[in-house]
Amino acid sequence: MIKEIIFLVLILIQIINCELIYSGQDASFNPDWWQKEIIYQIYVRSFKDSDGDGIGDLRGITEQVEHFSNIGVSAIWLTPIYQTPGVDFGYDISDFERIDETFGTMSDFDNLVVTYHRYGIKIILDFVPNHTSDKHVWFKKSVQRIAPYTDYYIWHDGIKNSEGKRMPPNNWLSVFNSGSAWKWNEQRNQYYLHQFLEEQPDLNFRNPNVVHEIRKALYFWLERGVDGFRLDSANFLFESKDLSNEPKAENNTNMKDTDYYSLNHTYTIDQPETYELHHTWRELLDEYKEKDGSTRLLVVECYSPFNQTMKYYGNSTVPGAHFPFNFMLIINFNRQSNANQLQTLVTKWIKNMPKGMWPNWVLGNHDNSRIASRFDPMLVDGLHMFQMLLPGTPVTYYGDELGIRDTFVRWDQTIDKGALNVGPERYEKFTRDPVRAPFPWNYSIHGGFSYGEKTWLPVSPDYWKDNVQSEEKYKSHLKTYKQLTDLRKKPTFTHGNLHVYTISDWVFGFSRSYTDHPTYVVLINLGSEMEIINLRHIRRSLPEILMVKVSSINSGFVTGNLVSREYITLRPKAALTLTTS
Ligand SMILES: *[C@@H]1O[C@H](CO)[C@@H](O)[C@H](O)[C@H]1NC(C)=O
Ligand SMILES: *[C@@H]1O[C@H](CO)[C@@H](O)[C@H](O)[C@H]1NC(C)=O
Ligand SMILES: *[C@@H]1O[C@H](CO)[C@@H](O)[C@H](O)[C@H]1NC(C)=O
Ligand SMILES: *[C@@H]1O[C@H](CO)[C@@H](O)[C@H](O)[C@H]1NC(C)=O
Ligand SMILES: *[C@@H]1O[C@H](CO)[C@@H](O)[C@H](O)[C@H]1NC(C)=O
Ligand SMILES: CC(=O)N[C@H]1CO[C@H](CO)[C@@H](O)[C@@H]1O
Ligand SMILES: [Ca+2]
Ligand SMILES: [Ca+2]
Repeated sequence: MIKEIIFLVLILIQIINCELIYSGQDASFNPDWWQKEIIYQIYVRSFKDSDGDGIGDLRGITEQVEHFSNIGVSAIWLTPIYQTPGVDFGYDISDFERIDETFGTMSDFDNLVVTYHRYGIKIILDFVPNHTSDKHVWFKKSVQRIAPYTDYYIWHDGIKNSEGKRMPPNNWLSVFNSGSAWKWNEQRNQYYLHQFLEEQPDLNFRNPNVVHEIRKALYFWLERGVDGFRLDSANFLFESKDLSNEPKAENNTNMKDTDYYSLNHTYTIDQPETYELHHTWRELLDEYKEKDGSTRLLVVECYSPFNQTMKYYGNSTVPGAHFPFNFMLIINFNRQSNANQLQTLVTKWIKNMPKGMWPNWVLGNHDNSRIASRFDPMLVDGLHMFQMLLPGTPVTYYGDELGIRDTFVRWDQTIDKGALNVGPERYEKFTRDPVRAPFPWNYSIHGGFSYGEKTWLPVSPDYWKDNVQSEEKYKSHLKTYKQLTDLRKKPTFTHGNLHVYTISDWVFGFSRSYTDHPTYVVLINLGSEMEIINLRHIRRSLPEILMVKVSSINSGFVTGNLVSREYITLRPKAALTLTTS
């Protein structure tokens, strides 16, 4: 009797943990290109070097177009390629309408666009509206108070402290932990605001000329054929007018006073005007769409509190971005996270999106540790199953399709300014160099990335085994990735509903089903023990026998294997996609 009660309770727990969180689309739903495609981020300096200077470039990217048709990717996002002194590797732009010569020429760019479009691949540019380089002619003229540039940036006289010493107008901090976000300029005799590096002065979007210049630059690139923009640091565009001090953050223990996260950024991000500005950019892109019917995409990068992030979607009458990046897998998920936490995270995004909006799943980018290092190299396939088979647009960081790890970069090799700012004791925590290593194409010197003598950052020491050429030859992360990009085109994934399950403490599962199309069940073991799974109580409509459609490299299964729904073994960090057909 007691046994039976326990059994019933167990069943109940399992039923409670199963949730329909997305009811899918009806047959009339015709997904737009950005809902079907995978967005692949190319860190331009590290993808392919065509001229031997050790730095990736546009011609290199053009040469490698077949990599994308090969892996099933049809939208690429290029990190900034505009003219730049390179202090923040392109995120400090000195001319929004020129290509930096490190990357090539405008004709190289045009050629890239033509080539990629011929292959049916869309091109999204990273655009950095919040700030320019201090080498931008606007800034130089602003320093000299030359009209109309005088107020293109945010200038202030500063204040005097009790001893009469000059101080910045408030306590705002730079994101890159260099201390105050205000820098004194001798020539102009005023402070300017820089939320990032001091070489990246913030533009003043309260000045209509600035708004106009940025629109003009966006239009310039639309005319050169780009399919959309990814806006960098979109939440930083406006700061509060009255320059109030920011309060201390709640979680500021173990932080230095100069650490950016020691303050709560209520006055420097997500200001109401920021959302309005995004809406005007969306309108620009929507107008442009009318030329040929093809949507020009707007996605925004913002590491903001959840509710503020959601607001970047706008709503159906006043749309904002097509989507703000979903960074929950970066911010709210780590090696300690269990299945229930993963379920909560999926549910939270999908349920809180404004009506009619579209989800997205970001696993990594050039500011964060790679998935193979942040989690475990063996979990890479499971994370790709998660990202590719849920409703929404997946975003891939270059190299993650190979499951490569961060490359250790010593202090003496460090070039990321944000890391240099904190010194040798703490740089490992802040450096972004390890996630920006050259892409390993093959077994040759520098992994086939460059024929030059040196590369701008060290190539991963694993390149001799983890490279495109080798992963084509055996059951690999690359092959799993390819299977998934292909599988997600099926109607079950474009139209189907979504159930999520916490199957055990460490096994997260979800299923997708759509009318009489095959149902798919994805199982991911986040834990470090083998798990035996019984799906009978979780989803009664499943047939007795299921077929393995995609299996992680460590799973012990291959495509086509049959399993009983009542006894599925899942090794540590292993993942399976099963189907009913
Ligand atoms: C910042 O302040 C808001 C309330 O104004 C609070 O809800 C939030 O948790 C704070 N965040 C941090 C990081 O302290
Ligand atoms: C403190 O909270 C902020 C906002 O929630 C977060 O972005 C930051 O990473 C947190 N810092 C630490 C050290 O936990
Ligand atoms: C976020 O929004 C939800 C629903 O709109 C609300 O219930 C919740 O209190 C908000 N959270 C914060 C931290 O503002
Ligand atoms: C959409 O957003 C705008 C601007 O924030 C707001 O004024 C309007 O009420 C919203 N409409 C709906 C239907 O939520
Ligand atoms: C590796 O790639 C480089 C650049 O594409 C090429 O020159 C080299 O021949 C390749 N090596 C092998 C072994 O295929
Ligand atoms: C992920 C990302 O694009 N991060 C960028 C945010 O903006 C700063 C300043 O422009 C860059 O340094 C980051 O790389
Ligand atoms: Ca080069
Ligand atoms: Ca700003």
